[in-house]
Amino acid sequence: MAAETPDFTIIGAGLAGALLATLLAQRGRRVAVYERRADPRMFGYAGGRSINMALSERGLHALRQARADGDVLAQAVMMRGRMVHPLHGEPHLQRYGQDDSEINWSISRGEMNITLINSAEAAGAMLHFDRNLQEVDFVARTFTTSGEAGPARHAFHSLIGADGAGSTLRQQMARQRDLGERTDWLDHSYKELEIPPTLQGDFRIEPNALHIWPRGRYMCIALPNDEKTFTVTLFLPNEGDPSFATIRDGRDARALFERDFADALPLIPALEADFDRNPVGSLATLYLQQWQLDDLAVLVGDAAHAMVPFHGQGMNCALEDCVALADALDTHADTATAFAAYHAERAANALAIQTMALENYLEMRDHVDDADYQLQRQLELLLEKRHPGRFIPRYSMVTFMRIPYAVAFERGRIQRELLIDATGGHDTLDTIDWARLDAAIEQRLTPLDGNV
Ligand code: FAD
Ligand code: 8RB
Repeated sequence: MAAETPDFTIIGAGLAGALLATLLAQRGRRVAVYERRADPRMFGYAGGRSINMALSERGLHALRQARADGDVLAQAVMMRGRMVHPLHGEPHLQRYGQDDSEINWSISRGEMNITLINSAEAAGAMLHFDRNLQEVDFVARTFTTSGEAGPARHAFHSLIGADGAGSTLRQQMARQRDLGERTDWLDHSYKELEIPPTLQGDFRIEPNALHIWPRGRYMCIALPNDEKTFTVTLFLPNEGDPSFATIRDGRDARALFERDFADALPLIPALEADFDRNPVGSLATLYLQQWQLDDLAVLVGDAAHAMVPFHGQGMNCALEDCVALADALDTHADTATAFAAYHAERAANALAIQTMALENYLEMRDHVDDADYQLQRQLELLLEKRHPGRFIPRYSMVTFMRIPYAVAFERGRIQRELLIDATGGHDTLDTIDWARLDAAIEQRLTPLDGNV
């Protein structure tokens, strides 16, 4: 057993664990991190394939706090909006915001994880790889790990669970007290495919966009990678037709793409092989009433509130959690009080983004393609300029701002009512009753304070 017990022991050196280790170590805390996988800097990132993810303002702000934003952005690809590929007709770009100051970044998970692991070590955290958490003794304040080097026992003061959706720490905490845990499985799953570069080594399609092929009950998306590939994700229901019950192998997938994703098919030369090799991934929302056990343990990121992927906010929310927890530990000298304050701040926000993530699936797979939706979208971007700081599209509040997710959700609900009411029966903005709409906005939406 180590001579000195660290102040905080983080389980998991994924995105949240590595960032939190950096933030706490930079604040002078003694931090140890235990990670189940091997060190990705020595053995390559587990899985090998380059998986990309959308990084937006919340995640970026957290990276700025850790001074890791520059390194991450150096390898990022900018995404201006959605490139919508209709079943019939030409693809068109729907911007995410007003201009190029409101964009998303596509980054490589593996590269970002390595950057954050380097930051954590540079800040003074002690990282232990190939150490899989097994069991926690909350009375003796010890835990056991397994790994190539054999089993070991370690002492701790406070544990922080950044060990992802299948968290072992959460499971150990649940033996001490009922955490009020519920998992809602989505009745849709996903499969990853790849668009390689052209023979000349260029992107095959527009790089600065998140591509969507909306097909009503299902969809495909593609995010750019800095090696000029795209990671394609096919989302399908589990039952019905088409579904993962009827699309069972690469040949079925080819037939589906010939019919429904004809412009994507020539971009994915190894469609059959990709489909047959990659597993079907399931999707769920994890609801947890308690994230904390006194000063003994607390959960962050997916371990506390895994969500479906459709808002691209799982990582962004996890990184925002880390900043909130580090701030709470600065504010409250007592660890149990800090953990409680962190949970009080984050619980309603996690629930709000979990709900908005579920809603955004419908928007992406179905609505982006319809005329009513596009008119409402046009109107909300216009209202944002007409009522600055008051009317802000919900997507923008979630993606480009750091106002609490719960506030974005509540204001979004009011705005949606106003948009539906104003556009009902209209097929152009020329006939909108502006006086009535302006009055309703002033009455129902308070101005947001600056600085958010
Ligand atoms: P993780 O990143 O899962 O990290 C958990 C870490 O804990 C891992 O390193 C794991 O090895 C380790 N661990 C697990 N168990 C143990 C144990 N017993 N002992 C020790 N270590 C352990 N989010 C976005 O914001 N935008 C996106 O575009 C996006 N795209 C995604 C694409 C895919 C394919 C997937 C799967 C997710 C995506 N997400 C995205 C969600 C995002 O990946 C997660 O929300 C985020 O990684 C959560 O971070 P975390 O640190 O809590 O968990
Ligand atoms: N997890 C994303 C968005 C919103 C895009 C929009 C959506 C794949 C698994 Cl599905 C999805 C978004 O509204 O126009 N921004 O970023 C990322 C998304 O999926 C990621 C790549 C993903 N996450 C398991 C698969």
